[in-house]
Amino acid sequence: MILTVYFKDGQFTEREGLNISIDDRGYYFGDGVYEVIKVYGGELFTAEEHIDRLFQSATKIKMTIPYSKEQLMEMVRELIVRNSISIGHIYMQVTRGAAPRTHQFPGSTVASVVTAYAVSNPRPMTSIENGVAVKSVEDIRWLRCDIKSLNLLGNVLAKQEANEANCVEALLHREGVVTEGSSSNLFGVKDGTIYTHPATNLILNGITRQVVLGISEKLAIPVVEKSFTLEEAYNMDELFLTSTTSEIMPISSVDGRSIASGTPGVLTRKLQKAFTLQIPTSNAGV
Ligand code: DCS
Repeated sequence: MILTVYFKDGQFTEREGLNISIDDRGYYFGDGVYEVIKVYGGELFTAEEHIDRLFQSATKIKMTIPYSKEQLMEMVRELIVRNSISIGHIYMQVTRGAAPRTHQFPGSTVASVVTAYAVSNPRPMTSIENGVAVKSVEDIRWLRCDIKSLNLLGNVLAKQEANEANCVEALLHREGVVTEGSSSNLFGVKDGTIYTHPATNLILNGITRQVVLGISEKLAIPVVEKSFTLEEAYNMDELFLTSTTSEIMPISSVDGRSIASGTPGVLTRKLQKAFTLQIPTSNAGV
């Protein structure tokens, strides 16, 4: 049996050896930030971008991370090796440390707590190939969705509502204007042009989103970073989601309404192919 090795505060330990304080502000307030990084064939994909965003999220909540980017990268690599991960992902989070519960920040003597683990999981090939059903849900989240914060109650409730309707993802909308998924970004295709919500405070600027924008540019596919309504989403030629773990995931239906023929569209397929070529190849198909 392979034991899962975790990282906490500079140490690699097994789960039982983890010492997490009840006073951790992540536990009390969701006062922290996180990242999910994909591993293909034992190699990290867009890890620098994810670590950069972790630091950006921390800065936005006025929190310091007691490691350099290089140290975190080293730690992540070590987790992959120690857990023998071929295909899977890394989860890492930083909280504002452990201190008696008061809303205001603890003093500067309280250090942030960094934890991370690695997990094996395959690419969701069936959904990537066939598409998924989604459900629209009102976006009740706060107004700083650009921060990858541990506070995910709005996302959790939306995902649960979608799952209860036998849908894989929730399409969040504010007064009918679609923002993103509960843990993914959303793209639409109409008459050969790709549309996606601009990277404002209302969405997380996904790393996979940015990879897709880069691929589209290379393939000379026109992209407009402009929001669209739920009504427009129903009538798109193609719709797809992007995220670290779901990659480029076609949407077959929204609220039970089929998107075009209900099968992945031509541009979605083209982007998926180009995306697969970019990921570390040794185990990309696993
Ligand atoms: N929007 C939200 C709200 C997310 O939580 C995520 C990622 C994305 C967009 C897509 O961003 P990336 O392309 O950078 O992954 N959610 C992570 C999560 O919670 N699990 O997997 C990815």
